[in-house]
Amino acid sequence: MERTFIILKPDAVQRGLVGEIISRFERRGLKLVAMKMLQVSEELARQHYAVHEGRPFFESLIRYITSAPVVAMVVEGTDAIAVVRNTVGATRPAEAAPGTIRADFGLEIGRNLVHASDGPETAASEIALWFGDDLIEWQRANDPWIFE
Ligand code: DAT
Ligand code: MG
Repeated sequence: MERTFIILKPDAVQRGLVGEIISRFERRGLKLVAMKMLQVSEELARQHYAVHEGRPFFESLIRYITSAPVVAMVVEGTDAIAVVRNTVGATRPAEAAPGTIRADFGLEIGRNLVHASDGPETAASEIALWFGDDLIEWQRANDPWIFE
């Protein structure tokens, strides 16, 4: 069982798409194990996106993610990292496959609605950065109908 980290970015919250987007992950069978709404500090934003420091879009990315509240969460499930990435779609909405979140709701790379961890190492470090040990271990009644 794998865990991954997701942010519903400021545009998703402002546009009232929080429920719609979480529903897509829930329907897929992923299980929420942590969630919170927060205004991201500049320090947290710079840590989270440290890998992109120095790129031309870095400062606008920091302004965007700190511009209004976000909803951050951790989900758990079989192959959760890949499943969430392919539910979210390609970074550039114009290149995202139809049916993905970024294709269905987005147009611009700087307003692409969702962040999702891109591998096991980033998932572990992002979960630690945003939630520490604050994850809920729980049994979901329909787990046996989703996990073989
Ligand atoms: P992803 O969010 O799909 O993991 P990423 O990690 O490469 O993509 O980049 C993080 C965010 O930075 C991305 O969601 C949007 C922004 N970004 C990436 N490449 C960009 C570019 N060439 N121009 C503008 N913004 C970009
Ligand atoms: Mg990324």
